[in-house]
Parts: sequence; structure tokens; C-alpha cells
Amino acid sequence: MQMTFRWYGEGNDSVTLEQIKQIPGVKGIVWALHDKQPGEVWEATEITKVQKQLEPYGFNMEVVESVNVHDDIKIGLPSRDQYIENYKQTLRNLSQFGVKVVCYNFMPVFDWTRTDLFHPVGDGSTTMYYEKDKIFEDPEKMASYILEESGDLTMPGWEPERMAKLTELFEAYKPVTREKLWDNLKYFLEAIISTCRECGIKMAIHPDDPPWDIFGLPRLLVDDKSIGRFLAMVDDPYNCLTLCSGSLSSNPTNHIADIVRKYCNRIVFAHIRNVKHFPNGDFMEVSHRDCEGNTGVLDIIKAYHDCGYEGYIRPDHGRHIWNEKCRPGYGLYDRALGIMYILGAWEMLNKEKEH
Ligand SMILES: [Mn+2]
Repeated sequence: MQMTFRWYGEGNDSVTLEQIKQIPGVKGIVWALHDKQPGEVWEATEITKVQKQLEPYGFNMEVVESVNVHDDIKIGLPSRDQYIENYKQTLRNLSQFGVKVVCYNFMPVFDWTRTDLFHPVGDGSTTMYYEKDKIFEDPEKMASYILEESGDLTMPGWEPERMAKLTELFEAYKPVTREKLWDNLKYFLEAIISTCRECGIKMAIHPDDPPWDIFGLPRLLVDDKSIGRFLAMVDDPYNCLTLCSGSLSSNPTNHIADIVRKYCNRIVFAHIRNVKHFPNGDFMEVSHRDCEGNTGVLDIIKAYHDCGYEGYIRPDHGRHIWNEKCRPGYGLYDRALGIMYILGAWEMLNKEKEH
């Protein structure tokens, strides 16, 4: 496996490349042009700027997270074809810079959702928390809470420009049933897959987070069965998965290690996040240490190791510790601890295999 670290770009992240360079084992930066709106072409001149920033540190830029999909594609409007053309052009431009994997998601309106971004844990740290009962409130309120908490930093999937049009967006999604959304995802993938092949870029869908419908909007990638349907729907080696352990394990009936073993040949990007469940269905994100959550982090790492996984991996959300002021889930310290935990387990498994 190849260890990576997500970075939001200069002026858009509390973490610096110099700091990331000092975490053992990190080979690549998972990056994106966060000021681009969904549907816009990422120009080579803009990508070059990121390349120049990463170069002095010797980081590769092989994984992008995310190139967001325009709502018109998800809704299936006639204007989607132009946005698909733009997406293909972005893929062509990215391929010139050695990009191998593009992570994206197909969640309607909202990206990942939590009801408390800085929930006090009790030991002085804070973490992201999901309280089921709070989510049934007005989506407008949800959006303004997320925007308020994120301050000056843009939150992917919660772009203020999109959130300002929330009522219109909900209206536009009204005719989009679950089956219609599946159709629109298939249409999108079939339209871009030959470009992916030409460019050598694998599309890696991120499962829905949390993995169930919210605000009456359907969500597709939620469990073993739906992942199987997705891969069979466009059965192509360039149609792949970002297997996010934390997103899927928010539903306690999902067994992530089994999912890893089943679909390993189509997983190109692994997110390791640990989640602790509460009996009423609420959940909280915890450190990567296996016993602190219910995700089964060690079983998952073992599953990847057994499969001979050679793809990209990164620690996903961490807690906010040691008074760090950072993006929710994306501080330096807890994710660096996560890396050491993952590498520790991985290298021990390597050693066992040698003997
Ligand atoms: Mn993830």
C-alpha cells in the first residue's frame, strides 16, 4: 500500500507540507483545486501551481479528492452532457500531471453530514458527532451550521454558492428517485469511462456518508449489496472504489473487512476511519486505535494485507487534540497518530509473513 495524506492547499489548510513531510511513510498528497465549482474544467495552469508546491517535498500528486460531480449530472438534466464534457477535459488535464486515481461521490445536495463538528469528548479533545434526532430538522439550518463552523475555510460539498440555492436544489432533486439516481450515475460513468482508460485514471467512488437517506434524499453506496450493484453496473477496471471504512461502518450492520476481501481488486483508495456507535443510532468519530471504536480497524488492515493491497491509503478523519485549531476532522496530530498505527500494524503483518 502507498500512504498518503489529504491536504487542502496553501492558504486553505492549517497543516503545512513541511509538517506532513515529517510524518513517517507519507509518499503522496491527496489534493484538489478547492476553489473550483463543480462542473468547471480544471486548467493545466492551475494544476501546475499545486505541482510546484509539492515538488520540493518529493510528494507525488497521484490521487485527487475530489473532482466533484455537478448537480445537473446527478439530477439528469439535459445540461449534464456539457458538464460531462468538462469532466472529461479535467481528467485529460489531470493525466498530464501523473494523476492515477480520482475520488468522487454521488451524494445528492449534501456531502458528508455531522450534527456536531467539535463535540467535546471529555478528555479535552473534540471530535465529529452525529446525532440522529438533530438531522430531521430543517436542511437550511444544517447548512448554515456547517458553514458557520467551518469559518473561512471552504468545506467540500458545502460550497456557500450551492448552499445559497438550497431550496431550488431540493426542488430540482424532487423527481430523482433512487432508481433514477442509479441511472444517472450509470449514464455519467459510461460517458467518461473510455476517457479514463485513455488517461490511465481510475474513478474511485466514495460511499455515502452517513450510509442512509437524509432529508428524504436517496443515497446509493451504503452497503455490500449496493457496492456489488455499482461495480456490476459498469463492470470495468477503471470503475473502482474509495473504500471509506468510517462512512460504511456508521451503519453497524456493515462488516467492512468482509467488504474489503470481497471487492479488493476494485479498491484503489482506502480511507481508514474509526467510529463508535451508541445504542440509539448516534455515532462519534474516534482515534484510529481499534479498541476505541466499532469499525474493526485491525481486521480491515489485515484484510488489505491478506489481499496484497498495493493501492493508496490514508488516515481519514481524526479528532482535534492538543488544542489544535484545524478543519473539522483534518488536523495534523490525530491523523499523524493514525498513520503510525496503520503502518505499525502493516509492518508487523509484513514481518509475520516473512517468517
Ligand atoms: Mn472517507
